[in-house]
Amino acid sequence: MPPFDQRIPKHDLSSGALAPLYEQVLRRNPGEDEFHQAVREVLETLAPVFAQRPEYLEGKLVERLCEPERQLIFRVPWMDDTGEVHVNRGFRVEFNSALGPYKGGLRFHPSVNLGIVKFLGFEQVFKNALTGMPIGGGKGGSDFDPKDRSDAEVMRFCQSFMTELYRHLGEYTDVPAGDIGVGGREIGYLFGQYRRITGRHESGVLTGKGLSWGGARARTEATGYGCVLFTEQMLRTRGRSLEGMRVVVSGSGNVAIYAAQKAQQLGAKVISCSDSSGAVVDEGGLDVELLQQVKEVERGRIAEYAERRGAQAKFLPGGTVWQIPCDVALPCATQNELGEQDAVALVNGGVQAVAEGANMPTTPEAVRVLREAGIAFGPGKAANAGGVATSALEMQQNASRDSWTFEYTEQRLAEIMRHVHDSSFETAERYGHPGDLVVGANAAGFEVVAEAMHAQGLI
Ligand code: NDP
Ligand code: 2IT
Repeated sequence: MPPFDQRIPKHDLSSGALAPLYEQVLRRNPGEDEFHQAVREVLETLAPVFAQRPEYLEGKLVERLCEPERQLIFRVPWMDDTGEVHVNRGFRVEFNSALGPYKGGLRFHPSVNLGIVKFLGFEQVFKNALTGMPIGGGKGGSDFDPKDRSDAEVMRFCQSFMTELYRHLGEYTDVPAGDIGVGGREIGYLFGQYRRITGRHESGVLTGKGLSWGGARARTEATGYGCVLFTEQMLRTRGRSLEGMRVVVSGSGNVAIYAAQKAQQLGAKVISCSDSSGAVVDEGGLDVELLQQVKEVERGRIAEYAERRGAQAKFLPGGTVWQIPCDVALPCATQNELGEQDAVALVNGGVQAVAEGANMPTTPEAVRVLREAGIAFGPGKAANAGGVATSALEMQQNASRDSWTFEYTEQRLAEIMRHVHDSSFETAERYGHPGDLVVGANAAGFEVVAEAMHAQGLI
């Protein structure tokens, strides 16, 4: 087994070369806490890169990376089923297109604001670079809450949202997909409106489409599957595997469901899921088919899943999954859902690996606890890259008017996840932090984008 060094390479952002830069990020983007958090994490962990390659600090390259190329904010008016008018706010942050068209999901959730979209867009730039695919980074969404809305209301909202956004999109320009609150139904309505306004069946303009109109097999499964394949890679470097392990999953949406399914396929026992109203502990092993029925078909809540499971499962109102003793934890719900005390509970419960299916679900304090305890930690930029990577495979199929089998697409996903893991692992080693996938993923992603930006001049 190689030696592991997960001590955090501290680049003190209160002094040194990056201090004025980070100060400027704080000043220019007031109140955007999640964006500050995401930038800070990257800058701090890039310390070993700047120490070995000071040329990366030239030409204000890092400043340019922290400033989105374009930020769009727009009004989204729509009418509900009773005739009442609502006004939501729409966002698209086109962060960096050095590697390809802006690529990243749309999130519909009441908590969405500019800072959230910017943190997600910033993370997306490095994640997409890490996949090795030709995609830039962007993110968008709205503070619209799709919960308890009828299909007709969701359709009218999506049509209004796209009526503004369409002018900024295109298969060579900006290619959105899903994220929280945006799945197959929403992508369908968005694509329909794009097609109607432009008069073009431009399938490469959105990913996550239905299979009969340009969608890719395995895209629905890809983020959760990829996260588990990544976890298996992490465990492999430590001489272990998922076979027989107890796995705790948070969330019960797209990423959580398919992470649970793939973990079970690899011989693990998945014992939990959660949503914003509480957690389910299912010691018998999660019934993924039932969860899919409740969540994907009926659009219900996990309390209903627990009820249908009977004595097998327990619903903990307001609870989280981190107190459950486990070998592997997969946070797959939302940002900052796993805090310091949760990390302490996981360590005390014997956790061996944590991989982020969600974007930035682990707070910086919790990451520190896990890394200092020597727990294998897979940051979201690497662990959840399978979704966007398979979106890039969807774009590839659209460009060649082709349609691949599930098996072939999943095989490509597995190869990409191995590449994401191995390049993060090797880059960490190269910068003197063996086994530290936070340093490795940030540095590997950064190098790819930085090289492209440098080559393309001051833009
Ligand atoms: P879904 O909308 O399908 O599911 C989201 C899940 O997270 C639900 O269980 C939801 O519970 C829970 N959740 C959302 N917001 C909150 C909150 N504020 N507090 C507590 N629980 C919350 O989204 P996805 O599964 O697609 O996304 C989950 C995470 O994975 C996000 O961080 C997303 O950015 C990330 N991700 C998604 C990818 C994809 O391809 N879809 C790719 C890479 C990352 P409730 O229903 O109660 O709100
Ligand atoms: O966070 C993410 O990587 C996603 N929501 C998927 C983005 C995409 O374009 O498939």
